[in-house]
Formats: sequence, C-alpha cells, structure tokens
Amino acid sequence: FGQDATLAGFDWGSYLEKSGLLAAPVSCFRHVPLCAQWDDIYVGLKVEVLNTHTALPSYKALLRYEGFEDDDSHDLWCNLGTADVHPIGWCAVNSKLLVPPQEVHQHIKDWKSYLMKRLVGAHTLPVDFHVKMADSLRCPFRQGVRVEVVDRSQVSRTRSAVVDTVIGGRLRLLYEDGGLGPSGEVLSDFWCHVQSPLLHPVGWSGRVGHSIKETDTSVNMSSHPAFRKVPQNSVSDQFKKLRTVYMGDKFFEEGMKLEAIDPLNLGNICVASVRKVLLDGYIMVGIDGVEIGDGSDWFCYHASSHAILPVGYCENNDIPLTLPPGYDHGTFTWTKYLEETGTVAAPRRLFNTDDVGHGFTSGMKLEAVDLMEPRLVCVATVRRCVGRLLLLHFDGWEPEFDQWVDCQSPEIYPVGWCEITGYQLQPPIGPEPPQGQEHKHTSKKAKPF
Ligand code: MLZ
Repeated sequence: FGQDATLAGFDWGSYLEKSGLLAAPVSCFRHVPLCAQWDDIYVGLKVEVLNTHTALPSYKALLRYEGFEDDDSHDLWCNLGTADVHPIGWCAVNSKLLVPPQEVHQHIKDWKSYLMKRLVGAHTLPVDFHVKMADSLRCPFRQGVRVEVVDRSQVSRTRSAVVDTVIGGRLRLLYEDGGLGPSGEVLSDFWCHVQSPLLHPVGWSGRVGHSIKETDTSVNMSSHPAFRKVPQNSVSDQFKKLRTVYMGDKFFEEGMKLEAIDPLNLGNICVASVRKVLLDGYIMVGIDGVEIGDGSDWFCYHASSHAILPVGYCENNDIPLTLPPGYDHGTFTWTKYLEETGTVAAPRRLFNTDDVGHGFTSGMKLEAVDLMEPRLVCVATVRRCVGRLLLLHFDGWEPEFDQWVDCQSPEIYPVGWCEITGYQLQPPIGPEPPQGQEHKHTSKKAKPF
C-alpha cells in the first residue's frame, strides 16, 4: 500500500481550490524549512518564475505572470520552496532573459517600461531564500548512526536502531536485530522525524531507567548498506532539548490518575495511571482497564508532553473521554472513580498545558504523518483545536483514523513540504472533496496497518 500523490494525479492547488479551504501557514510549523522567513512572504509579492485564484501562505502559492493584470486564465500553482522560483533580479544577475509569456506580447507593446513601472517599489523574495531553505534541510543524522527508538512491536521498551535514510529530516530506522528477508529486504523498520519524542541517543534508556530490548546479536544485518560500516553512536546534542522539569518531591507518583492519549489509538483520550516514574522527567503511563498486566503496553511520556492531561481536561474541553470497560458516560465522574479506586489525581500544575498561541484553525489543510503507520505522510485537515492539541483528520479516511497531535509536533508539515523534500505524499483516498464543504467520508471502512 502507499502511493505517490503526484503519480495518482493529486495536486494540492486544485484540491484546495475545490474544497474552498485554506492551507495551514508555514509559520505554524516551527520545525520546517523557512518557518522564520515566512513573515516576508505574502500575497502580492513578485517573483521570477520559469515561463511555462488566491495565493495561500503555505509553500504552495498561486502565481500570476506580470502583464495579465486581472486575467487569471494563466495563473499557476508553484511551490515557493523549489529552486524554480527566484527573487526579482535573478535573471539579470544570471544573464537570463526575462521574457513575458507569448499572450502578453499582444497587448503590451513596451514590455521593458511596463515591467519597470510594475516592479519599482515592489517586494520580492529575500535574496538568501533558497540558501536558508538548503540550510534548514541539513540534518545531524546520516546513514549508519545508531539511536534508541521505541520498539514498534512492544511500545513499553526502546530498541537499538540504525539510520538508513534521511528525507526532509525524517529518518528511516532499521532495528539492529530486525532481520533481513530472503532477498535482503528489511523486516522491521520505523520512521520518525529527528525531533520526535520517540527518538533518543544511545545510552538514554539505561540513564533514565526505561526498558530496552537486548539486541539479538545472532541476527546478521551486514549485507544491508546501513550496516556496512560500524554504526556510530548518536549523542544528546544531536537531539531536541526538552524543557527541564523539576522532579523534587512534588512530582508524578506511581498510581496517580490522569488523562492520556492512547499511544495505539491516537484519536482517543483515556482514563490512565502513572505506572512508574523514571528519571529526567519521564513517566510510564498505562491505560486503565485495558492493561495486559505485564507492563508491556505502558508508554513513556515526558512530563512536558502534550499527550498527558490533567483529570477533567476532556470534560472541560468537550472532548469525549474514553472510559475503562464497564463504565459509561451517563454515570462516570472522576470524583467517584478516584474514590472507588482509592487513588488521587496527578496535580494539574505538573502538566504542560501552556497555551502557545499557534495559528491553526479547524478546516486548515496540511501534510501529516499517520503515526500508526509512520512512513506515511498524508493529506490531512485540522478538525479541532483544543489548547495546544490538534485533532487531525486524514482526508478520505474514516474518523477512526483521526489523531490528536501537539501543535508543535515535528510530524506535521505545511502543504507543499513533501514536494520540497522529495518525500512521498499519500493522496486522499476516495473521490475529490465536494465544493465548499468539508469532505464527507465516502470510503469504506479501512483497517489499521
Ligand atoms: N494499514 C492501512 C494503512 C492506513 C493508512 C491510513 N492513513 C491515514 C491500510 O489498511 O491500508
């Protein structure tokens, strides 16, 4: 499964126009190329573009050739991040001829003086635009770097893995004892962004007290290119710094109750418990009522994670709370539940619910990782914004696939990101969205994985 959006005939420009929805602005995504430069990009900016409806502040912009004035018949969708779009003056500096499209010649006789009039005082792309783009795509990881990352076959532990591929800051990781198939194919891999909270330097698990799968050294991976050289251990400065939390004596404690995003069902926020307190602000969380009992389904969250929430958060924000089996919404109250279970709620101030003032609003389009199948970057829509959480919907997929993510998640990208980085984009399945309204789910129910 998994198909390339371009090959499938998907085009963001016409998709947005048909849906009548906006793309989320690049400036909403702090981890992506040119985020800091995006204040300089706005409707009316002039650029030079290869001569081959509304402009949107994503990477994709609708351009009109100079000379067409109010005539939109030759407008074209371009990705501002790709090398074919240049600041005004680029042609002159590079001794290229700046010529108008054929049709313009017919009604503008003196092109030179027309251009002069139009361009004097106009704004254009910053001169270092493409340099900045290239800079921000540089990545501290290469093939052969060893990391510790969540074990997708048992989420409570990490596992040693080696970087195979890097695309746009997203890593394809091969578990070191994942094995190779008969024709050398990788049997077990994992994808995440370099800033993912699931990714850690070598030695992290031991240091914080997280369980790690012992590498089965009898598995031979040496015929795979990522294992040709001796893996090079990653170190903490290659990773994103998390906010420091003071654990002191008033920190999370084993048994405290909270609400947590279910790591295996990211559309659900559940009744949960702190199961273990690790070091450096990390805790292991279990979902009440569905735990297997051996701890293999606990999940590690940092105290600053958006995915753990204080008791009452769902109710206060009108989000349906997923209850333990046997409880129903008519009768469940936290007060009763705490009493019944003889437990306490984790203190509200331990949670990172700071409002960060992101610019997302519901209905905005973006490119988002399906975290249950993290190789896939898909066409998605912001369905709800609650504090720093966004509920994402994957266009064309059933609402069961919806996922809660943090507004600063490194796994969400502006429209056009895949095109810039060369990452494959998963187009929406099913028919195109109907005009001017949100996409109806017409696809038949799809199963996860
Ligand atoms: N395993 C799934 C892939 C689903 C991907 C959905 N992404 C929004 C399938 O059955 O195809």
